[in-house]
Amino acid sequence: MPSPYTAFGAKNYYDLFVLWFTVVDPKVVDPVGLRYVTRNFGTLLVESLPPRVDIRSALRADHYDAPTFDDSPPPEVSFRNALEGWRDEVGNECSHGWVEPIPQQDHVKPHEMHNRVHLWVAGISKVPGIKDPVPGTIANNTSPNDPVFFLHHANVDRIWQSWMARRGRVYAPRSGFRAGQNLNDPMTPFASFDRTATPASQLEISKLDYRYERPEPGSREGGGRPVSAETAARPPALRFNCLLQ
Ligand SMILES: [Cu+2]
Repeated sequence: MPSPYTAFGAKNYYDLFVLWFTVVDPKVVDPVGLRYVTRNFGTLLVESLPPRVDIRSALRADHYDAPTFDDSPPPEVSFRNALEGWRDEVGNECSHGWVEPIPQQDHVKPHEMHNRVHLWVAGISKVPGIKDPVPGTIANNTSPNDPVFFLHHANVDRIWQSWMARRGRVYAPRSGFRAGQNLNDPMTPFASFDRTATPASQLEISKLDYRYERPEPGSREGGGRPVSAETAARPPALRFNCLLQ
């Protein structure tokens, strides 16, 4: 009888291991500093999880990313922006370590896809002993303390793999962008202990010894006219923001 673990790509139970860690932010970032997980589904900015149509729309993006390689390129062009969730927003500002969108006037969905899951799971809760309501654990830099974080990010990775199955194992920028972001750059924070962890090393998951049983089905149906990377180019003002992580 096959081991139940084989369904997840592990060859036997010795391949499974336990990670035990807690992310603690400095007080300036997380003045509340709760020592337990909080969630209050659908009570912070968004009322529901992303619909499947958002996944299909993201999979139609022709490029992994485009200049200026920040949150400017529209999601019709930048798969990365579609997946992360910066759709139709005109900017953002950092407030106490988490993103406060500046939406367009007629705009009702400043956060989509990856960002929307963080916000929906987190919600905002009243906590005993604390005056103001507190955003849930997964809404800020302590997000890995909520186990949902790993399920969520595995799904983000699954959607990325589904996009690459359609468009090829490509990544941008290849070079010339800021350190840690280019194809062959060691990635922060892993670079401190593994210089081989680059974006290039993550493109082919068969080499990483795992797979997804259910990638997103279908092909490039209903893609419409592709938008060129050039049309996405905006004034090269880089905006550094506090992306949800
Ligand atoms: Cu995340």
